[in-house]
Amino acid sequence: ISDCMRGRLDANAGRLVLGGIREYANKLVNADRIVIVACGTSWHAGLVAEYFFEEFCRIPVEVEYASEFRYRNPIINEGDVVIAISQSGETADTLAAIELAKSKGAIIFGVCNVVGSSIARTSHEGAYTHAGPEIGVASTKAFTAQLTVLNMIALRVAHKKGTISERRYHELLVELENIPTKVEKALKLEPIIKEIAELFKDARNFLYLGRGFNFPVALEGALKLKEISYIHAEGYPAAEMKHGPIALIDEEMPVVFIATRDSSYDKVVSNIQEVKARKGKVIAVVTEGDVLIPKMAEFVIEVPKTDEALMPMVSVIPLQLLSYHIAVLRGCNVDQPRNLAKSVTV
Ligand code: F1P
Repeated sequence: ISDCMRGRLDANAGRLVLGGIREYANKLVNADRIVIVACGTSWHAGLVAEYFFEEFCRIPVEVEYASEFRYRNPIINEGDVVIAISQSGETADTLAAIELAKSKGAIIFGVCNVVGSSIARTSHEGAYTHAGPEIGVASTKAFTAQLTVLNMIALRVAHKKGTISERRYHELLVELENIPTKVEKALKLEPIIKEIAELFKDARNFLYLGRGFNFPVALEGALKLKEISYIHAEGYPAAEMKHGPIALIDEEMPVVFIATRDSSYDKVVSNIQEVKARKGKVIAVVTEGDVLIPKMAEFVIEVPKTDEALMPMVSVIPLQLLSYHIAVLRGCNVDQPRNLAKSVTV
């Protein structure tokens, strides 16, 4: 975490300079709007960051697929800050989105994992995630690291802006320090997840549902399953279910709920009831000690308790493990999935 705080990209020299977020925070503090551009898993990290910046900093945020943004004629105003997120730092769509935003006068803040990568070099400022090399094609630990960095930036900006109370700020900083232990604990859930994977390895479809901070986690869970297990999966905000996806639910449909204890808990409980009424098979990721949802769901995965804003870093772990085990059981190459490249450079 402290490494992340110290890292800064120097656009001119293309090297890591100390100082980083601390200085750049001023630009974000005065930003009228933040535009986040990214692809795939990094885009999902951007969606979580939208919650961070809006909740803590009260800055309006737009999260754009770089692959669409680059072909539009987007409006970039003075006072907008563009944050580009990329694990590899080489994704062609994200690079093109950066060039377009730059041509319209935007300041680019890069959040990359690979030191010295093209996005790191072309960004005006930035922070490295220091997640270490991602061996497989599908991003996993990079997602957690991106959330950590983006959370720290949002907290710092909020603190400077005065949009967060001292108490909440320190509470979150302390809890951030506890996240590595909680992630380790979540990784120990492997045996139960393996059992669930055995039962669902032949499913043809999966639905992933979550609300609030856990909504982007639902999207990420579905993406991981598609990427490495080749099973069709869709992620939705749970509240959106009644606007269409509910029609898909029957006894054949596994529905993964990211249903940890947070401000939308009661509403998620109602969504689970709706799925149960249609005989869907519920796999619920819940907070340790929850008693209500375990009585409703067929399968329960208990993750350690944390602040709702930080929960995505923990709740995504069982979903990554589920995709991993389903993929292995189906004989898929988890590190080198078909048709996918580590950096999509065209
Ligand atoms: C974006 C991304 C990854 C995905 C796969 C293809 O990469 O969509 O999220 O898992 O590797 O590329 P990046 O810009 O974050 O490197």
